Amino acid sequence: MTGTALRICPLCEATCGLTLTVDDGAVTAARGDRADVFSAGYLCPKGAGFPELDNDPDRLTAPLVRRDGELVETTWAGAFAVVADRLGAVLREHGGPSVAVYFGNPSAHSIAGALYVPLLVKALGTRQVYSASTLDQMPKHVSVGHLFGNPIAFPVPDLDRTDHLVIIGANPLVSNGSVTTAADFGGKLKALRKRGGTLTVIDPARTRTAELADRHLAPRPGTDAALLMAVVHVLFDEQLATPEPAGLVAGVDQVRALAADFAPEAVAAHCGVAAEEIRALARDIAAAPSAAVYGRLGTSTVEFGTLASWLVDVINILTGNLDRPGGVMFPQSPVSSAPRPHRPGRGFRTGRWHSRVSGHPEALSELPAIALAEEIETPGDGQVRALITVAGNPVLSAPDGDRLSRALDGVGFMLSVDPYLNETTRHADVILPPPPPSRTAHFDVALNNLAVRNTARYSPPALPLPDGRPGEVEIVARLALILYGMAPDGDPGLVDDQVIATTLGRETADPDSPVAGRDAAELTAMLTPGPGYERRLDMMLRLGPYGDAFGARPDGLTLDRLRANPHGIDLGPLRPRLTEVLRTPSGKVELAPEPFAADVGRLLDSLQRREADFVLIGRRHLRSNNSWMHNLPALAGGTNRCTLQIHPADAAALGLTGSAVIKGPGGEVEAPVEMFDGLRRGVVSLPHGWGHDVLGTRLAVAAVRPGVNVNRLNDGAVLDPLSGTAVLNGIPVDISPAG
Ligand SMILES: Nc1nc2c(c(=O)[nH]1)N[C@H]1C(S)=C(S)[C@@H](COP(=O)(O)OP(=O)(O)OC[C@H]3O[C@@H](n4cnc5c(=O)[nH]c(N)nc54)[C@H](O)[C@@H]3O)O[C@H]1N2
Ligand SMILES: Nc1nc2c(c(=O)[nH]1)N[C@H]1C(S)=C(S)[C@@H](COP(=O)(O)OP(=O)(O)OC[C@H]3O[C@@H](n4cnc5c(=O)[nH]c(N)nc54)[C@H](O)[C@@H]3O)O[C@H]1N2
Ligand code: SF4
Ligand SMILES: [Mo]
Repeated sequence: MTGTALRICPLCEATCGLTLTVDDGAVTAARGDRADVFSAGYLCPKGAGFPELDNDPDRLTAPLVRRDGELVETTWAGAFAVVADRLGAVLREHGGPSVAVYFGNPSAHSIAGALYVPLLVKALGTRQVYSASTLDQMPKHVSVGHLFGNPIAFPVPDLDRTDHLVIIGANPLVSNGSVTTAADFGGKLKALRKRGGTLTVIDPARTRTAELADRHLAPRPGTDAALLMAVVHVLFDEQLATPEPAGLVAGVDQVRALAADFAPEAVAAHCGVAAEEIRALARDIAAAPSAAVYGRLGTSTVEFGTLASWLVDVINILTGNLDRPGGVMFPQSPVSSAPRPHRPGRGFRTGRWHSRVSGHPEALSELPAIALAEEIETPGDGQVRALITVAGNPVLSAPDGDRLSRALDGVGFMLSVDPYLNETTRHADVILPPPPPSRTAHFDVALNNLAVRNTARYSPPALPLPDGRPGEVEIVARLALILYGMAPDGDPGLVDDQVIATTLGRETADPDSPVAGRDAAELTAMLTPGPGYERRLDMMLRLGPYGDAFGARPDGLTLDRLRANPHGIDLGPLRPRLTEVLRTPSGKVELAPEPFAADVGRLLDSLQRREADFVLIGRRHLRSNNSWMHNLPALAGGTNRCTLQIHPADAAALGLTGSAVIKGPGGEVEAPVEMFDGLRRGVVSLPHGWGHDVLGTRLAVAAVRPGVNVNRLNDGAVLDPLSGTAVLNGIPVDISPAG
């Protein structure tokens, strides 16, 4: 096959439309698709690296099975038979709840991750569920869960219309945006400045995003919650708070009381930001015709991650910026359920069960990623006897990877669905590699809920699968069959039939559904012919807010319509829809949830804490993607290096020149020193996802420049107690010259 094909990029949350050049059955180039309704031609170096990723010779093409200690290639039928045999034995002896599942970041970008991985958890009936969320955005889920009663109702900044954007703990010029899906985030920030708007960045480092800003505040790491609390204090103190939407917000007076102790003057020394600067920020947010506060990883993976994530939206709400153009708004995904009448919901809570060893509360039915190792190691009832990883590399991504490595060696059976033999999957007994992205369909089930403009786009596979090779949805569907006790060579479409029957049964019985009272079998027969995942997407689109309601709204969306519009369909700017997402029992926004109020005392205590001489934060690079894209020659090298960044004056005081030894609570690493005067004094930074020098992996390019695993410094002992999220930023460290 030769020509071009369109494909949404799966490599980050920006979801750019790509035009792939295909030559003789292989992808040879990628450029931005200018006609794409969402990304309009934007692409970054990772997107341009799509062909290298697709053709990487280290990508596994056949399943690997451990025989006599070695991972060797086998057939697909052979690999599934081993899984059925070994997992079957664990299930019979210890039951589904003894099997843990860890799913990683790329599963947020795939149809398999969104629509099939949840079936594994369901089939197992296990509470041993772990993911990269507790290394990332879980604090935001818990925050919006309590605020709105709905843990997936993330308000996103209305980037195209806001007058003042406050970015705290995010670097979208490098990350391309996160938990806010926007292609060309940098272009949108420049457009904001050009239309006379204001950009404030709050980050201990003068990042590329901070360089664009009108105002850059550089707080001490880990102090965002105190800083934001002081902003809230000023809003009340100076009568600037005008909570909106009026009548829909409960708990305003409680928040006023909680903020009383956090005058800017009380937090300034702790945060390292002058009180006057905090007051000016609060006044400017309140005075702007519209403003949006947007927080991300630096505000999330910290000790007070949930409080900080909550306070971001408290400020948005107190300044009347929730759910209005230019403020923060709720996107409406084409595969979300069609709006129902507003009525009180059941609310949200965490801690419905607790982890076995340390008693961590569940959040969103997940346990903290840092608890996985101890749940494998600790004998007793409920011990983890088998582990399934999908698209995850926790040995590098989570704190204390060395301990996790040892634990993985000891787990009874480990299965990984992953294209690479890497630091985590090398411990597996079976690796099932999904095909390259060019041979995989793409639909952003998760990220459409976070997009700054509503659109609908679908990419069918650009290239066919080689004979006999299953796609990732088929791999996971077959695993689900096995877990349900069926033969692994059964029809994986059974899994989809089951989901479709259940969903349409429920919808036709719901008087508020767009298909209320219709015949489920008739609707099933109307679904587009094709593989199970396409039928499910068609069903979700047709039941969704823009759907054709199975013919009742003939102009509405169907998968066939998306196929006929390969550059996507624009569904317009974000529109106010708070009452559609609210699920609190009171039917109001709960501004002062009890668990958050209870954690404020701990925050107040932290103001008195003795400061470490040096604290470590993370950083990302435009040509990296967490732990797994260091194997592509075009992205490796140059400035994409695993160095310790430090302020030159700090380096001079320590006598650092070539390399430094960095010691943290969990261990030590050595890294080359890179001077950067854009860092706050006392703050050093190391990127994550490095440390590719372990034996038994197949990552030839990455191994040449392995770097060190920053998470070895971290013992994982400290987490955000409200969400179980690991503290990855603001770790106390000692620095000394190497050698
Ligand atoms: N110190 C520190 N640690 C961090 C962070 C930090 O900022 N600092 N960031 C944290 C964050 S935000 C995150 S999200 C986590 C990420 O944590 P993880 O998700 O555990 O790690 P990734 O590096 O994203 O690994 C992705 C894995 O998916 C595989 N993969 C790639 N494409 C596919 C696919 O299509 N299908 C399947 N099945 N597998 C695929 C890759 O080979 C790799 O093994 O790391 C966290 N760790
Ligand atoms: N190129 C590239 N893009 C990526 C990724 C990647 O690895 N590479 N990873 C993807 C993933 S999984 C995610 S989750 C997103 C993350 O997206 P972002 O959150 O935008 O990315 P980070 O670079 O981690 O930005 C965090 C910022 O917080 C700052 N910071 C650290 N500690 C603190 C603190 O205590 N307070 C404040 N205010 N700031 C602090 C850091 O200096 C850093 O600039 O990026 C995604 N996109
Ligand atoms: S910005 Fe993200 S989605 Fe866009 S091309 Fe780059 S990696 Fe792909
Ligand atoms: Mo992430």
